[in-house]
Amino acid sequence: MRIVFVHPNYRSGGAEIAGSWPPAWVAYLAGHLRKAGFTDIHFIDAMTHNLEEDEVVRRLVELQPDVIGTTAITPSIYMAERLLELAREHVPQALRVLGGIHATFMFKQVLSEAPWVDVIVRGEGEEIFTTLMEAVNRGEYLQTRDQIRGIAYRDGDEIVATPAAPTIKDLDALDPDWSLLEWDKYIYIPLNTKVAIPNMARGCPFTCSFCSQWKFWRDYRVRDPIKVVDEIEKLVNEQGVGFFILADEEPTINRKKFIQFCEELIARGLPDKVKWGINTRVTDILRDEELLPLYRRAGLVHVSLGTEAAAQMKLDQFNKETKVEDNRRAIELLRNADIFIEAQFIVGLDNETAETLEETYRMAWDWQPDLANWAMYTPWPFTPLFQDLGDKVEVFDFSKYNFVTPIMKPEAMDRGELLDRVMNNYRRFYIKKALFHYPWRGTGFRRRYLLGCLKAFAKAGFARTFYDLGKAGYWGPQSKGKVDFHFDTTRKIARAQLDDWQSMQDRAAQARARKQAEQPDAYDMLATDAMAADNVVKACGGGEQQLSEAEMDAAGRA
Ligand code: B12
Ligand code: SF4
Repeated sequence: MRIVFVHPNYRSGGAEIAGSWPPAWVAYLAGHLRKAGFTDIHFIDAMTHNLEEDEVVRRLVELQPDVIGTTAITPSIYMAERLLELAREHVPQALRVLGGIHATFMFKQVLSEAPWVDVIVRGEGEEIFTTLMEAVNRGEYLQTRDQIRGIAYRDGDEIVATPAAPTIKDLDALDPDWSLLEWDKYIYIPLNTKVAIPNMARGCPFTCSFCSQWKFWRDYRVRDPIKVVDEIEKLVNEQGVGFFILADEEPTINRKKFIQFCEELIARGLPDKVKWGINTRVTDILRDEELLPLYRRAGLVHVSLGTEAAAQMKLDQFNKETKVEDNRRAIELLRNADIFIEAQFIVGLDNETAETLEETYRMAWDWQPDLANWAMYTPWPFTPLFQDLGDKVEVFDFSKYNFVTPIMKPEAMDRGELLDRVMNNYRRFYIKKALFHYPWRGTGFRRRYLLGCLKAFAKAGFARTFYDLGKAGYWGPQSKGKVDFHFDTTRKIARAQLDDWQSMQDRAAQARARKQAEQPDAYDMLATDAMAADNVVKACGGGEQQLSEAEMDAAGRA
């Protein structure tokens, strides 16, 4: 049975400007399928190869698949739908499968607007997709689909979702197959080397109201670090990978496993051959002050920090000097450890003003990270903040939900001005960095890396792909009144399907509520608890919570 995966050709000039990136979902699904005996697997990376529709169709017709699988994050959903529509026209015999975060929660809308999608896989794909393929292979898919957990499909006029599948309990059974990819194409521009995206931990124990990830993965689990290092060693030796980022949302929170991971990389001499980067939280960096030199010795050269909570989310802790101080301190610690720092700011909520944008710039310059990003707040429809914003969200053209397009219109300014002010922050920050810092900071690796980042920015700036500026018609401050984001205003919102989707945090909250309800003064306690929950900033940069090692181990086993 022939299975063809296709990565849709969606681009939006944000993070992707640093190079061309290998889609991890393909490697993780293919590895699991191979273990189950499926060997005829192919991959078309329409994004990396920038393939037009005609070329994708030509390749599909040539391959004559039995099954086509594609993926979608929220902004690439229409591309994915279109791809499967083309598949219906040109290779109608193939079963059309869609996976990824957007369709997981928005399957009703997707199956309504794109009825040619045969089946949606909800959540982690490895186990569900393999079960699905086994049913297809036996010729029993249609008769038995209602027994396969974690899928959604149309049955006549009805949209059916089977019960959510459990999360994968034994992450160590994952054995990704990266060999399907054309490795020459995946280059990280700053180091001009091949790049990979292995995945050590899934999920996140926090519950930031603007983030979709903790809900999607549901439980926080970590793979055996030794197995992850096996995977990396293979990528280095067989594919020539010289840089990787961990796909994890929160790789450091389980400190014990992260230390093991670093020690194993060092023991195998890998840091001489491969450098790497992570996203993590300010509080983890402060906690790990003493360990940062170890992390650096293991090859960790780039940390992207969620500093946004203290800077801009306008939640309670925004004005607390301690939080701002935490960010500054984390950046200082990383700098001292010779680790490259990228600070992330989220801007563009409805209460954004010229002053608050200016403040993020001042913070960025004051803290002196090596890179700063100003991501536009994007209201994923399956997040708590989206529900709170209500009718303040007016744009439902998901193709623009990409961290670079202003989806919200701040009360104090129009979207063109917001974009212009964000660009002004970028301009000032990077011009000063390029003139006064990058060429003169450090020697050897650090300097080469800084100049490489500058090159990636310059390349995207020159081609006007950065922030999709070319498409929006932004050519500098003089054009801010004329920018047009080309929102498709015919797109409407449908409710996200969250009812059957219980995360570790939801279960913990329910258990807490049950326990409190048993107390004599239950009513008062519940009220206090709810108020406390409202007041806590839970973002990558904020929040006090730290799971204990016992809690994390328990979560992994649950
Ligand atoms: C690496 C990464 C990138 C890389 C590479 C992307 C690539 N080529 O795959 C780069 C830097 C290019 C990038 C860019 C962007 N990214 Co990005 N990225 C990530 C990151 C950190 C990891 C993704 C990953 O590989 N995960 C590991 C794999 C195994 O998980 P997965 O893809 O979800 O796949 C699993 C399931 O979803 C499912 N599944 C997925 N697809 C399919 C398909 C089938 C058929 C089946 C059966 C199952 C299935 O099974 C898989 C295995 O369990 C995530 C955050 C995160 N930690 O997840 C953000 C994330 C996916 N990115 C996001 C965004 C918004 C973007 C950009 C729009 C930002 C920008 N403007 O630059 C662009 C869009 C680029 C594009 N065209 O896809 C958002 C999406 C949010 C949302 N709700 O849609 C995320 C979640 C970040 C966030 N904090 O919100 N990104
Ligand atoms: S810490 Fe917050 S923003 Fe970061 S992945 Fe977890 S829930 Fe999302």
